[in-house]
Amino acid sequence: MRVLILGGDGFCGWPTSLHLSARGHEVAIVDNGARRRIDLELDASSLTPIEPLATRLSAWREVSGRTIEAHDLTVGRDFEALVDLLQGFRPDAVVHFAEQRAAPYSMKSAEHKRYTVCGNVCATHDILAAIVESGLDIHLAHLGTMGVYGYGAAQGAAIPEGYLPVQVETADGWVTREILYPANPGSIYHLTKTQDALAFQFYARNDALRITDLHQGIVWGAQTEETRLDPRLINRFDYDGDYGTVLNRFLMQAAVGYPLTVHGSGGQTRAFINIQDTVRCIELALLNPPARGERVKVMNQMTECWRVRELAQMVSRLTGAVIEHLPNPRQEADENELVVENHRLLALGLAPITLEDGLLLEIAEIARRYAHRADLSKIPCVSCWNAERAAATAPASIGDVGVGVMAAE
Ligand code: USQ
Repeated sequence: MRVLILGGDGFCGWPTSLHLSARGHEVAIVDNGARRRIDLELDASSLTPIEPLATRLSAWREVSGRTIEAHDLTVGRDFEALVDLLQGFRPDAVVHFAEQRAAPYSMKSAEHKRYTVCGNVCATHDILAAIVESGLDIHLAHLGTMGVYGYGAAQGAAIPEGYLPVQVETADGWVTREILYPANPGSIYHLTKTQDALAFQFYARNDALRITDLHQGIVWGAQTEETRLDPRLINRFDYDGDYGTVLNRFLMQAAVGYPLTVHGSGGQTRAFINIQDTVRCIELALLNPPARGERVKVMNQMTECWRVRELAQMVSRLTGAVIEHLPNPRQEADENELVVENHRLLALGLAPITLEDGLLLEIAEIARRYAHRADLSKIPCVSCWNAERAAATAPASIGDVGVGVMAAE
């Protein structure tokens, strides 16, 4: 299969590109280096030393004998170039990771909200319009998020894969319909993914585009079978308050002796998936596309649910780290139940890697190996969702140590 990966230099895009290339697919990457520019803006870099994209690609050629070409263009801006690329490369599938993906970054300021909305919404619309313009029958697989649903299951009901059966009263009595699950975004970033979902509905119906939306949970881990093959292929490992995700942050914090930063009670339940399973899921999705004229195929790309405090306790047991409960900078429920259906990817052959599988130790080891590269001043989450949250997280008085700490376990 010929596969074009938009955002192929990022945390999920890079290991996916290598995995598909290793599996014999013809892969090309589109990336404009946006994620690396945000590292510079935030003055925060990956804990692991990642190589420039050109070095990564020549290392991959050396290690695997396979070539991945790269194109530097901005999806959402360079429309003609994107159409030309589609017509020249003639992909069977496009995988779309080319969006700003951090909720805290999207909430930092009005400027960051606008950057996230303009970049993400235009990128998604441009790839859809470009596929139509190309005249090719290309399957689009998009990295969505579990956050489009919100995190509350209605009275214990599981979150379905995209569509919710509802009863509607008509003149002839009650009929059952399936509607797109009501969107309930919790950040500007998540809002853009709910808008993507509407664009997909439109193009699937209007132009019979074949589209898969993969609603992914929080990714943990860093390395995959392919990124482990050579130090120059190493994946990024974000730990800063904007881009670091919760479990990887806890493992890194334990490695550098920083108390684990649990927001509020830590009763937030979220869906999780290991990065190795992410890359496998993408290939499964590409090998099983919807038919032309079929509605958007939605699959929940997650393998298990955990509460934030359970993860902190797990990491603390493993490493002896201290747990601290901090005022929550996010506007989110303190406690929630979450049950998620994920039988579609399981039915396609996904064999989930779970937290008990010992991989936690491998990640703790990576975090320890590169602990000397950490800048501890980048660990606190300083992006607040609104003025009330900002006031609640501010230190009580000048000179307070450990900004806004509520309690330690
Ligand atoms: N949290 C803490 N302490 C921390 C960091 C986070 O308690 O130091 C809490 C947050 O308040 C939140 C939960 O952990 O309740 C998850 O936060 P996160 O930063 O790990 O994940 P999130 O912001 O939800 O976003 C990540 C990815 C995003 C993806 C999403 C999937 O950055 O791209 O779409 O996970 S999901 O969460 O299922 O919507």
